[in-house]
Amino acid sequence: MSLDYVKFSPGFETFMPKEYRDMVEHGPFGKKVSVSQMGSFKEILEEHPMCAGCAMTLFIRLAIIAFPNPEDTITVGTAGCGRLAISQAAIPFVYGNYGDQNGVASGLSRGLRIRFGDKPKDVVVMAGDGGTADIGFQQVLHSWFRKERFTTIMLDNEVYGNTGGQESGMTNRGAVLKMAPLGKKFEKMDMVSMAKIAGCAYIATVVPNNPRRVESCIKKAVLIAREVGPTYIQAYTSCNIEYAIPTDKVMEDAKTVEEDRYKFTEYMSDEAKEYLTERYGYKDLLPKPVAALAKV
Ligand SMILES: Cc1ncc(C[n+]2csc(CCOP(=O)(O)OP(=O)(O)O)c2C)c(N)n1
Ligand code: SF4
Repeated sequence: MSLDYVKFSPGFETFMPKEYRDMVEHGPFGKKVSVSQMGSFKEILEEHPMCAGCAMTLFIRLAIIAFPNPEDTITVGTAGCGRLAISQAAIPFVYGNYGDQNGVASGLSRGLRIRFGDKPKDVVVMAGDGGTADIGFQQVLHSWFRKERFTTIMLDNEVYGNTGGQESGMTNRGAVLKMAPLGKKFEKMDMVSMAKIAGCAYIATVVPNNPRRVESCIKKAVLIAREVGPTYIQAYTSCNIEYAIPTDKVMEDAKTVEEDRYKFTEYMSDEAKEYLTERYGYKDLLPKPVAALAKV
C-alpha cells in the first residue's frame, strides 16, 4: 500500500512486517530505482520456483523493477508459469480462473479509480501466450475495445509451458512440440496488429536481453495506461524446457530471435506522445516545430 496514503503513527513503523520495512528502507518503495542498479537494492521479486535459466523469470524481474510506482501497483495473472514468480513478489497479486485476467483487471482498475480518484493505482496484467491469445483472448480484446486503462503484458514463450508443451496460437507455424508432434498448422497470431486495431495507445515487442529497453517500454506502458488508454507489451520469454534451449544459451537464443522474427517495435498514439511529453517530461516524442527543423 502506498507510502502516500498510509502514514504510520509515530513509533508504529517498527510493528510493520519486516518485508514491508525492508522495501521502504532498502528497496524501491517511495524511491526511484533502475535496472542499471540491480544488485544494489532489495528487489520486490527475489525468489521464484521456476526452471533454472527461464527467460520469463528474468523478464518478470525486469518488468517489476521498471514499475514507476511499485508500491501503488497491483499485478493480475492467471494459470501458467509466470504466476509462479509473480505471486512471490512483495506487491499485491490477483489470480483468477485461467483466461479471465483482463476481465478481473477491468473491474479492479475501475474500482481503484472510484476509491482513489486521480491518485494513480497501476494495474498490470502479466499472462502467458495461451492465457492471452487463446483462452483469455475474448476478454483481452474486449478490454482493449472498451479502452480499459491498464497494461497487458504477454509473456510469450510460444507454448503452453506449464502443462508440458501444447501449441498455442502464438506458436510458430511448423513448430513441433511434445504435445504437438505433427507440427503447428497455422501462423503465429498477429496480436500486435489486433492491439492496434482494438485501440491500444501503446504497443511494444521486446526480448529480455536488453534490460534498459524493457524498462523503458514498461514505464511508458504503465504511465500511458493511467490516463490515455490500454497498453500492450508482447515479450519473447523463451521456454528453455519445451524448446530444449541449454540454460547457458538462453540469452543467445533471445538475441538471435530478436534479430530474426522478434524485432523491437514500438507504437504510440499521438495522444499518448503528448501525454508523456506534457505530464512526464519525455523528450523527442513529438514532431519538432517547422522553425526548429529549418535551423538543423
Ligand atoms: C480453466 C483451466 N483450463 C486449463 C487449465 C490448465 N492450464 C494451466 S496452465 C495452462 C497453460 C499455460 O500456458 P500459457 O498461458 O501459454 O502460459 P505458460 O505456462 O506457457 O507460461 C493450462 C492449459 C487451468 N488451470 N484452468
Ligand atoms: S516450463 Fe518453460 S516457461 Fe515454464 S518455468 Fe520452465 S522454462 Fe520457464
